[in-house]
Amino acid sequence: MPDSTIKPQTKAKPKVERPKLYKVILVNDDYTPREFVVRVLKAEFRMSEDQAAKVMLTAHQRGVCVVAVFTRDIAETKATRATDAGRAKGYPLLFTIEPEE
Ligand code: NFA
Repeated sequence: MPDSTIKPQTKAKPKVERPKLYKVILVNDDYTPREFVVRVLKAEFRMSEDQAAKVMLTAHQRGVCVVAVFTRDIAETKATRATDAGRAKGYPLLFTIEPEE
């Protein structure tokens, strides 16, 4: 009969940590047309016309606006793709990422 009073030496630690999240931030500039910013937000972040227009306007008025929150890889990829879409048209449009508190 096995001795069921013997305890394991180490306790299994359930490891289900949440990944750190990153904000994608839209930065205002004086040159990128509003319509173009809205188009990029819709295409890259799957926003509706309404959502995209609100985010664009907030960045326009306040300087920056949080677009969305993702894991690091996805935030980086989306920020890069959206910034590149502006660059391809000669616009200084910029998306950056920032870790969530
Ligand atoms: N400020 C830009 C304009 O007046 C629009 C814009 C908004 C650009 C948000 C970048 C980010 N055409």
